Amino acid sequence: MAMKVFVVALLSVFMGVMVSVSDGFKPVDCSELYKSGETVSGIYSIYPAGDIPVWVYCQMISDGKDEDNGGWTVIQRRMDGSVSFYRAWNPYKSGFGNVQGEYWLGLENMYQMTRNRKYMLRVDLEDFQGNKVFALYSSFSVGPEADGYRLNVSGFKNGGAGDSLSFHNGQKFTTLDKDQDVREGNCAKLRLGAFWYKDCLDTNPNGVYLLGEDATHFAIGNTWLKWKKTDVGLKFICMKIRRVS
Ligand SMILES: [Ca+2]
Repeated sequence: MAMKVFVVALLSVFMGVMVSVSDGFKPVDCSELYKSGETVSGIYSIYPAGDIPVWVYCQMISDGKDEDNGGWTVIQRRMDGSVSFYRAWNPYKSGFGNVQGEYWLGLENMYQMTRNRKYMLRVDLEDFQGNKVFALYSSFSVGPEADGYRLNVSGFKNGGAGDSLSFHNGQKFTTLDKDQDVREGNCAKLRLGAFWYKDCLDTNPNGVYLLGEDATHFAIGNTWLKWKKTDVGLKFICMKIRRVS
């Protein structure tokens, strides 16, 4: 009798595992979560590469007229300067920070998400006076590591920020220990960040969190030059992507 109960219990545990695996919902991004009925913004796990879960912040509700669908996956965010973004290649490849606050999703995750799917990108900006603007791009993808995680971005639409990202289109990613920019020096070292630098930048979202205007060191801040001057660091920068259906 005891043996029979044990076998039944073992079988139900085994079948339970089987069911959870075969029925397991593994969303690639926040767009899939949104479509499945998740409408509350917050932290979720997604599966950009198929099997390995990654924690992200999903902004489910949009605030703009042009994007009445939700389901934005935040790939980069600065908001209080609590996380250092002056990091080497490996952290930028795999991601770092705190998904409740400041973080970088990771270039490999961005590549895995965008390699076979179409995404749009929205960059939200806020200054220390409380002014909010954004820039929208109808197409965003990141190439493979073998090609330097190259940025592909196009289809700019102005939300008051101006276009500081098209300048970086087609560039490889540069960190302090991997120089893939077109300048003689290393733009990550010169501008104290990491980005798809060219020679070097029109925006430096991963630069030093300056707490506003500060010209002590040239062009090292978390800036967006088509909106604010070179020495004006922003209070809030968020890059987020959403599936284009
Ligand atoms: Ca260089």
